[in-house]
Amino acid sequence: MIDLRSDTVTHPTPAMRQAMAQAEVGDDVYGEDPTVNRLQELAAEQLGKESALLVASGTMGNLVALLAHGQRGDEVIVGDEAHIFHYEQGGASALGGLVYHTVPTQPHGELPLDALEHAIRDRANPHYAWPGVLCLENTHNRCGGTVLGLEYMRQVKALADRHSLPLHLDGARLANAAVALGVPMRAITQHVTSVQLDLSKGLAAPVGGVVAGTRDFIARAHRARKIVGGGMRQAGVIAAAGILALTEMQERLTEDHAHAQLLADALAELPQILIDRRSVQTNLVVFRLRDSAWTPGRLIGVLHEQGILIGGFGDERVRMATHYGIERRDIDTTIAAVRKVFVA
Ligand code: TLP
Repeated sequence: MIDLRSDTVTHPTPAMRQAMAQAEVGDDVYGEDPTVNRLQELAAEQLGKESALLVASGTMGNLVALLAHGQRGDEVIVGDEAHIFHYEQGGASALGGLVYHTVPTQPHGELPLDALEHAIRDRANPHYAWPGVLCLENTHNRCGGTVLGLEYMRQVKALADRHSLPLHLDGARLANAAVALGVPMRAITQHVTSVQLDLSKGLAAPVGGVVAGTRDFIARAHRARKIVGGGMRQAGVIAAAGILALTEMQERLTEDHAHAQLLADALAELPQILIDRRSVQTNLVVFRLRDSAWTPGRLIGVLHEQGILIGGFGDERVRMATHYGIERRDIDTTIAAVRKVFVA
């Protein structure tokens, strides 16, 4: 099988499996797991923050960050195409009593500055919920893995600062953004208050993510992590793979990005496929089908029969994700299979 459904399907590298088997561990609820502590220090350093916290998943990372930033009744100001809004069961609302306030998302993931400004309600007016936290996503999943630029991030942070609001970044694929921009991750995260970074997507760790921010913020996120059942005891076996994800797996993302470009170039040649080439900036290739006889579901089904797994966003768009474990020959096989489907 060639599995392009997501970069979450990556398996740990041989070095990760070995590091996991040999990891030094302790009880992390007591703060005594040396491997977890090492991962957290490394993540804080790479993300340019005072402190970091290991979490079980990106979803947990975003949840504990939002719970740490806001009180019940506060608003989470978030893009209407954000993963936080679409795919996390409204966790901050369901579990924390926060309220989601969406703003429209531009095609490549930016939230217009005037829409953000407009969404921040007047605290003096008793009708309104108070603003609690602003959120961005980089890279932006539903926009096709697009990268938010540094200047845009700087402007959003300045806006958040003017209103004394924290800015949280869903950086599930932050390492992809950093590689695409040719900067270290901390060059991006200097413009946010807090960030969650997934270790288990393109970076190929089997489990986990990290949240980073100030020491005070991490202390609150640590409490939130415990109440959602995220105190993980001998989590050093997970952290050991996470350390390798951060130290050995970032540079190779360029290979995934090159593979995505090859896919996009070939797909763009087919008249049945509608693809915004400018949206293909990292490891995701998202497109629509022009031919009404072809739904994403039908294409997914036909390719599945040929051993190629791809995904979609609802019944409108198709997504292919390149990642560790996908080689050039898999890209060529996929291109040939799609061509055959449409040219036949
Ligand atoms: N994204 C998954 C699915 O949930 C859609 C995928 O296959 O892309 N933020 C962003 C931007 C994400 O893309 C994801 C996962 C998460 C958060 C949640 O991460 P996990 O799966 O670790 O909870």
